Amino acid sequence: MKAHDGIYLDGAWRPAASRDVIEVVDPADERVIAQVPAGGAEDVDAAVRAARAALPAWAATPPTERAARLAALRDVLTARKDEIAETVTAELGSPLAFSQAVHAAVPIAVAASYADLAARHPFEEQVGNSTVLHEPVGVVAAITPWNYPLHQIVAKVAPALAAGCTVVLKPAEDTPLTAQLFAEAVHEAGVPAGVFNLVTGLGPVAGQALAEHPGVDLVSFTGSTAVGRRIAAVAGAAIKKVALELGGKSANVILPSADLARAVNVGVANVMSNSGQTCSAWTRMLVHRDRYDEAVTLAAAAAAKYADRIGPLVSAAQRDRVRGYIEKGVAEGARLVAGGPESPRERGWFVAPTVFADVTPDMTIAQEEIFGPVLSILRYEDEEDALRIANGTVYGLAGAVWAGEEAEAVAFARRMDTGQVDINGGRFNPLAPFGGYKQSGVGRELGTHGLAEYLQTKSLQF
Ligand code: TXE
Repeated sequence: MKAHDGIYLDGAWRPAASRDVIEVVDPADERVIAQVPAGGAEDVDAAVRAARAALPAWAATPPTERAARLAALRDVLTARKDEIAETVTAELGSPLAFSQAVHAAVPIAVAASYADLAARHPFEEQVGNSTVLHEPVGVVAAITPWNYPLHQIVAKVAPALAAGCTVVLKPAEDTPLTAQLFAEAVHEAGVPAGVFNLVTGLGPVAGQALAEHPGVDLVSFTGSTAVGRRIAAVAGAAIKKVALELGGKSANVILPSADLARAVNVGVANVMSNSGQTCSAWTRMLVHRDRYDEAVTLAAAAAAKYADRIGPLVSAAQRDRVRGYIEKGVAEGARLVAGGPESPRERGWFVAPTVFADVTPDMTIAQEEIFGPVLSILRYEDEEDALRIANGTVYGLAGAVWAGEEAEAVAFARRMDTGQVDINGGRFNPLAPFGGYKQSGVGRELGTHGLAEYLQTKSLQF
């Protein structure tokens, strides 16, 4: 697979100061497909300096011109969508059709939404006798994970550029090729030198150096809660702004009046999508005791259909981690009704679509983020019990409610401690704010709320 052997710095691909490299592996067959630089502190420093130098001119560029660059970026990504899908499939392992429909299409929609928002956003407003200016926060460190390689990048970089910020991106070590393709697209879109910079590298080396760099004004991070906590501590000590999008353990609440078959089938599809590597996945299905057995039978049958359809997990480490959770579920007394810890294939980091019944709220698999194709089905007695279970984790990222009437589902959703809820299925909206309550994070991505993260306000009194 084609790869750059440098970092994208100040408008050009340049050799990294660090001699270290990262080997990129295809998770479906465990073959090394490329290598990219593993940047170090010196590379991060050069990238932050380039971003700082480019900041005054980009911040002063009229928003309509910034919008024009984002529109050009949307067009380049659209023209290269097949290449995006192939690259994501090569380094993440997701089936090509899914890469096309989700990994390529969703970030293009997000880039398009910011091209539009940047042109229309009120960067100045009048409040009584004051003019309020919404100004860029400054230099942004974007640290992204591998699960939606391009979406996670675009969801940070597009609003940052729209706001007038400059960016240093440190993408996940497992999926750097998609990040390189994105840097090429930014270049082709005519974004001025230094406004966007890419340093591929390891989290504890390049990621840490970037989060700690005094030239960074805001760290926007998506990834594990453990790393998010470290980044928040470092940023807190330096009074640096942070946006954190962390884990989830979202509840799919099926109320007794719901269309059970539909709710279960869509619920299983949601968990198996991207092999379960989705922070907002509805990994806990909550079913009333009277309909519990029927739901379990339906879910087991639905999961079996995904056996040949889902891709591998991103790495051996993630595969082992997910397997460990499945073994723990069995050890703690949950009942396996589909899948299990055994590898379904000889090569590649595959895990079988797995469903647990008789899961109780205190079990590890009902509390911790597994990040694999594993569904836990829990039984509730009444609505209050369902609400207690739904809200009974440290997370609060997403969720779903199903009921015969939308109003009934909405009434329940209002009581959930979570940042996003799908009502009777829901549809993706690139303008809807996305982010966590509780330990799922700080801040919001997408739409005007996502843009606001990259702005700070100044008021002029007259
Ligand atoms: O995440 P990490 P990992 C969860 C999910 C998964 C677990 C582990 O539960 O099983 O995290 O995944 C960079 N300073 N999510 O280990 O390590 C790293 O290089 C600065 C949820 O892959 O958090 C990468 O770019 N940066 C999730 C990014 O952080 C550091 C998506 C995420 O990697 C760093 C992914 C450090 N000290 C995992 N250490 C979601 N919310 O969508 C690592 N990084």
